[in-house]
Amino acid sequence: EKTAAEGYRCGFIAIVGRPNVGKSTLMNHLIGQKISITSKKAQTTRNRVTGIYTDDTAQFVFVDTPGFQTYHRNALNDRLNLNVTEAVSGVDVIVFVVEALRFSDADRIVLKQLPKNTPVMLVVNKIDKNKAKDAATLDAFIAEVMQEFDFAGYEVVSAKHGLRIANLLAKLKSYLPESVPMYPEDMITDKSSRFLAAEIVREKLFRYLGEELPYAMNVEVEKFDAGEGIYHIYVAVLVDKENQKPIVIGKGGEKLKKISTEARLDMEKLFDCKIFLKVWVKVKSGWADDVRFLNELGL
Ligand code: GDP
Ligand code: K
Ligand code: MG
Repeated sequence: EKTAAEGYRCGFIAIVGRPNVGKSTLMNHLIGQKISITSKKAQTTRNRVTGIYTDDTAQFVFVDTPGFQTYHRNALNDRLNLNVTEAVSGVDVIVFVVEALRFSDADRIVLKQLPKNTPVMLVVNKIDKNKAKDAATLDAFIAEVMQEFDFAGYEVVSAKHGLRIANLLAKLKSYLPESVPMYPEDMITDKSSRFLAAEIVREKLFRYLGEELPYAMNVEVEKFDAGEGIYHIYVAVLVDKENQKPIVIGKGGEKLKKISTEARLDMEKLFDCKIFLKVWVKVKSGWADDVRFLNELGL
């Protein structure tokens, strides 16, 4: 049993930044497991995902936030923006992620939303990029960004390659209050298996549909049977219009097959058992504008 008296620390960390800076990739590396979906497309992450990393000296509870978006005003986007504000309230430290050598108004929009009374650590990600390998260039970039906000400090990392992640954890630890761990040591997320299954399917959709991805699309787990040695999982992909169905299904069903095969393999790794997975496409008209429906989806 760990006690606060032994100097153990435990606290909450929000990871924020414009879409595609690598927030989800970073969180997955921080906790050493894939629980937050990543993709090349902006706005992959819709739900607040909590990842937990525990070691002998501290427990880090991470909150991954949806990216920011300034176009397409509808109920969904209003909800996304609301979640960012919610995610940073009450945390002990905020990680503001930027992409090395890239800082623009999209980053400033996020920075402007951050509370002034919580320490914000600047994390410069993607230092593996060729142009970021020149130390002087990278230093100049960091100095420039440091002028934009009263940051508590900074760290440079490559989330994708797992570079300097331990250094970042060490710095974050100093902001966590002394406390006993709040979650069991072997717990990596407070999200349900059902939620994680939906996240995996969502990731494959983003990955394989690329630019064709219908804007208004969501994933719903209709049935999740966790049996002895095998899980039976039934997932519906919800699209806006009938004519979007063939985009997801592909010629001869080939796209949907690829999506469900890859999702099944990821689920087998995550849940450590055999998976029977069925994925199909359903039309749900106008859902992106339907606040009640968003509530049902937990958004
Ligand atoms: P998010 O929208 O901020 O959550 O970003 P994601 O984690 O989904 O990452 C967006 C894209 O950037 C993906 O294609 C990642 O593979 C890529 N990416 C993330 N971290 C790094 C990194 O350290 N180096 C490079 N080169 N790419 C990265
Ligand atoms: K993304
Ligand atoms: Mg993300």
